[in-house]
Amino acid sequence: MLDGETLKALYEKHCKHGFKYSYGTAGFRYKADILDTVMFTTGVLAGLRSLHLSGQTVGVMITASHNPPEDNGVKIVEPRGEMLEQSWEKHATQLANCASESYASFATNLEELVKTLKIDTNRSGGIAVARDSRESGPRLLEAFEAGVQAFPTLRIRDYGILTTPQLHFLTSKTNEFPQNVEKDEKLYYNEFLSAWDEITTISGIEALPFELKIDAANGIGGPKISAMLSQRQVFKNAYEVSNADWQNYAALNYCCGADFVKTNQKLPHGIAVGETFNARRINCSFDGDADRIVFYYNDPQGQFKLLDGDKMATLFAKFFQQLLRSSGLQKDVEMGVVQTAYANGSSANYLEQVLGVSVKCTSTGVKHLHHEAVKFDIGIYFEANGHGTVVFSSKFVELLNSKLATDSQSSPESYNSLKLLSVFTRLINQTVGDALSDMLAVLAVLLVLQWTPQKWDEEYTDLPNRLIKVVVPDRTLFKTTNAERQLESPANLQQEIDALVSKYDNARSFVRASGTEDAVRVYAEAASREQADELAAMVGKLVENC
Ligand code: 16G
Ligand code: ZN
Repeated sequence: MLDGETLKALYEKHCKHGFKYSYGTAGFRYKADILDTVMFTTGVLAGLRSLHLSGQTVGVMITASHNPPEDNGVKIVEPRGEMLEQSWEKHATQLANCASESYASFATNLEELVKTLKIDTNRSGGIAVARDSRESGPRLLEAFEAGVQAFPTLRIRDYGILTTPQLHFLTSKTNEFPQNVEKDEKLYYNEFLSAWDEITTISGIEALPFELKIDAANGIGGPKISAMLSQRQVFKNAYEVSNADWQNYAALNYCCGADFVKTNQKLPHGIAVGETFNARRINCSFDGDADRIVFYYNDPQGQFKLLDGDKMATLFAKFFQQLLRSSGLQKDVEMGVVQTAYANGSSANYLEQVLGVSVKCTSTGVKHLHHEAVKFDIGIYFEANGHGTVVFSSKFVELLNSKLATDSQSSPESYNSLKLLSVFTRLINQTVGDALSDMLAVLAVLLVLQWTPQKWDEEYTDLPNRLIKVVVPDRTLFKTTNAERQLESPANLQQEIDALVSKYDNARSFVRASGTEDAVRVYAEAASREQADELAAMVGKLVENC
C-alpha cells in the first residue's frame, strides 16, 4: 500500500470537504462538480474489492446514464459483470463520507476496512474502467485513478469511452478468458454479431426487412451501434442513427433518448414519422450510456405506440415458451419474468393469465431484478423503462448442448428450436441490460416470428399510466415495503392513497423516493388516460402536502 505521505498528497489534490454522499439505486450519482471526492474513494474501494476477490478484475463505469449533462456518477461492477455486492455498498458510502470529513478520518476508515476484511494489500489485482461521453468524465477519471494508486500493485486498464454494458461485458471476459485473448471492443462486437449471423442464416434473409430508426440520445451508444451494424451487409441501408451528436455535451439526453420517450410517451426530437403508414418501420431509443432501450411505432391512425420494457419481457417470454414447447424442453426448464412495481398491470396479467408464466416483483434497480432472475433457468427481467436482459442458467445451457449433440435425428422443428434457443443465449448480453444486444435480440425475435411492431403490440393493451416527479424537503422520509408497492412512512399516507385509488377503475398507484434524483416518484395507472392522469396528480398533491 502507498505510504501515508503520498496518499495524503493525492487525497488533497482531489478531495473536498463537507458533502454527505449516499449510495443510490445504481451507485453514486450527483452533479459532476461535487463528485471528485467520491471518485477518489471509489478508486480506493474498487481496489479493495479486487484485492478481496483474490485479485480478480473489478469494473468501474463513470456515467450518469439518462440524467442531464451536468450530472455524473460511478458504478462498480463485479468480476462476473454484476453490480457491486450489496453488502459492500455501506463500505463505499462510509469511505466517501469519511474522506469528505478529513484525511485523518479517511485514513482511519481505510485502515479499519483493510483489517476487518482481511485484505492482503501486497497482492496483485486489476481494475477495468470506462466512461460515457460526458464533459466531466476525464476529470473524474483522474480522481478515480488517483484513488486506485493507493495500491501500487493494481493494474488499471482504461477503456476510454464505452457504453455501460460494454464495460460490464469486458470486465466479465477479462476474468473468464485466457490471457492471450485481447479483451477489447472487437471481442464485444464479434460476440453478438456472430450470434446475429446465425439468426440471419436460420431466417434466410439477406437484407433486414425493417426500416430501423435509432435515437442514440446524443450519447455514446450512437458511434458504437454504427460501429457494430456497419460491419454487416444485412443492415446496409436498413437503419439510420439520429441524435448521434455525442461530442455535443449539452445535447446528451436532451429531448431525446429512452427516458424522454418513456416518460413523455411521445417521439423524441430528430425522429419523424412519414405521412403514410409503414408496417415495417420500427423506431427505438437508447439512453445516454446505452443500457436501456425502448421501441415505438406510429399505428395506421398515426398514433404513437410505445413498446417498452414490459413489451420486451412479454415478447421474449412468449417466444421462449414457444421454443421450449417445440423442442420438448418445457417440462425440464423453469422460466420466469421479473418486473418491478412500474410494470404495467396488463403485462403481468398477460404473462400470468394468457401465457401462464410465473412473475416476480422486486424493488427498482438492476441489482434486485438480476438477483431474482438468476433463480430461473430462463430468467427474463425488464424494468418498464427499458432496462433489462435475459439470463440463462448453466444447467439450461448444458441441457441445450447435450440435446443438440444427440437430437440431430429428431424432427427438424425440434432441432431448429434447440438451435434458436442456443443462439439467443449468445445474442443476449447476460451481464446486464444492453441497448445494442437487446435491440438485436428483439429484431431477431420479430424476424423469426415474422411479426411487425404492430403485431407485437397487439398481444395485449397497456393500461394508460402516468409517472410524475414531486420535489419534497426530505425524500428519505418515504419508506416502502412489499417491493416498493406500499409506503410504510410517512404515517397514514398509504391509506390516503388507497382511498383515492378505490375511486378509479382498474387503478393502481404507488410512491417511492428516487434513488438517483432528489425527488419522489408517483406512478398511477387506470382504465382511461384521464383517470390515470387525474389519479397521478391527486396522489402527487397528497405527497406534496404530507
Ligand atoms: C438506475 C437503475 C435503473 C433504475 C433507475 C431508477 C441500474 C443499473 N440502473 O438508473 O435500473 O430504473 O435507477 O431510478 O440499476 P430512480 O431510483 O431515480 O427512480
Ligand atoms: Zn443507463
